[in-house]
Formats: sequence, structure tokens, C-alpha cells
Amino acid sequence: MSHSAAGAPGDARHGLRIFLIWLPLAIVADLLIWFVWYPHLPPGRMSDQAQGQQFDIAVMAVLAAPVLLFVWVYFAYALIIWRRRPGDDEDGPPIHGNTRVQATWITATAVIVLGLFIFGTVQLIVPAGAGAGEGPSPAWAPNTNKILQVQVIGQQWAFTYRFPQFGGMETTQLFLPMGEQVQFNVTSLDVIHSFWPYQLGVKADANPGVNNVAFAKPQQLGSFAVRCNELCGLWHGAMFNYGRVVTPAAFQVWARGLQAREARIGLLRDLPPYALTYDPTVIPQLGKDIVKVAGITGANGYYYPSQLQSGDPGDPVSP
Ligand SMILES: [Cu+2]
Repeated sequence: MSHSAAGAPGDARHGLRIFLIWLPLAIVADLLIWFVWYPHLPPGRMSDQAQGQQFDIAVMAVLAAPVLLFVWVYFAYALIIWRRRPGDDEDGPPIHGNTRVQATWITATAVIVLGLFIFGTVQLIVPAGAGAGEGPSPAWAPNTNKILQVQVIGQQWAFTYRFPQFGGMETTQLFLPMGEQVQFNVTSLDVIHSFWPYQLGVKADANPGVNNVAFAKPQQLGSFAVRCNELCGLWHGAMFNYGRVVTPAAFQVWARGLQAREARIGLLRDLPPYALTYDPTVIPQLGKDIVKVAGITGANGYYYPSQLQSGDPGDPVSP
């Protein structure tokens, strides 16, 4: 008995059969991915960057599913149709190359890879870095000059935020106005941290002595998680907080209120002048002064007292 009973593997009708099994499966999978899965893909749509990443993931899933299904269909077909029959000790046919299969293979893979290269490059440049840290002088910036500056300062083990457009006030709570372009200037006072407001689709390393810029525009109200994404010491795992996207009016009330309060208690005066990086060697002394001014005792000995010690999660810096 020979394999000819099931048809030689080189027979063109196998290719057609595999194609006809694969095609409907690929179409169904892509329709499910696009219409059912896409709206639920991470990281959601809380900012323009998050929405862009969700779109990118959906596009890549739509491209990947047919490839994966082709491998599975071919594998299953080969297992069933070209299975060795009992008593068949014949060797496989000595096939040397198949121009059509090889040309199809090279063309299809080249189109997919080069297409993804172009897609990825465009999706990095057009949304101004796609939420990633672009270093101190960003190559791609949003096309507007109305940009809210937010400095993110990583320190063991919390992020604080400074707002140079609000007198340089500093807080451990991150509020952002909906619909306004935000520039995050990310730096650190000690070791390497990574600023990761997940639902905003932003992730940027916080390096001491470096200003790392990332952009995002919030487009949904609500809270988002901020995590440190770089192992930075013992309490790295506890280095998270929740930020909030609020209306522009509510943001103004919040920011101006904090600025006024920090001016009143002398905190603004005692903070170091706003700069894109800070000298960590002066921080321990600075921390003590700020704790003294803010009237908070039992601080953790670092730049800022922790939130738990202040008992006021809305404004831990002030008494
Ligand atoms: Cu950290």
C-alpha cells in the first residue's frame, strides 16, 4: 500500500482543500477579534495613547490569527490525511523545491513583516512617541502649544508630581484634566523607577539626573492606576497609587487650591526651584526642612512623608 491512496503531498488539490478549510476559520476569527474582543483589549481608551495601543493590538491580532490558524489547519490536515498507514514502509517522495510554494512563502512573509514595520513606525511617530519615554529632547511632540506640564519624580517608594504652571507645587496625588494634552517630565531622586499610569497607556523610565518626556491626552473621566515598573528596592511592590482624570474646571480648582495651600504654609518657598532634574545629594536635608514646614512628624526620613502618616490622601504634603 502506498501513500497514493490519499494523494501525494505535492498534489495541488491538497493546497486547495487546506485553503478552503482555513479561509472561513480565518474570517470568523478575525471578525470575532475585531468586533467582540477589540473593545475589551487593554489598556482601554482612557487616553489617546491608550486608544492607539488598543488599536495596534487589535490590528496585530487580526494579522496573527490567520497565520496561527494556517499552521494549525496544516498540522491537523497532515496528521489526518498524510498519516502513515499500517504496513506502509515506503519512504516519502524525494521532492526538491517547489517554486510556487517558495515564492508564495517569501512574498507572504515579506509583505507581513514589511507591512508591520511601516505600521509600527507610523504608529510610533504619529501619536508623539505612543506614550513611551522619548528622553530629554523628544523627537515627536504633539502639534499644540497648550500643554500641561507635569513633572513625575520617582523616589523610594512613591511618585510625587510637580506642576510648574501652578507655582511649582508638589503633591503625591495625580489629577489630570480631561481633553488636555499632558507632557510628563519623568525623573528620579535615587534609583531607577518607571512611571506607569496603566490606563493612560504611558510608560517612562525615571532615571536620576535625566528628564524623560512622554505625552498623553486623557479622554475619559475616572481613576487610573499608577505603578512603578522597575524593581527599585524593598517596597517596589507597594509603589502604586491611583490618579484621576477630572473635568478641566475641577482640575483648575484642585491645582489652584493646592498651590494656594502650599504657598500659605510656606511649602512652596522651601521646595527646591523647579528644574528638570534634582541633585539627590541635597534631598535628605531638604526632606527634613519640608517635614518641619509642613508640620508633620514621624516622617519616613525621605523627601516626603508617606500618605499613611499624613492621614489625608487628598493632600498628603500639607498638614
Ligand atoms: Cu520604583
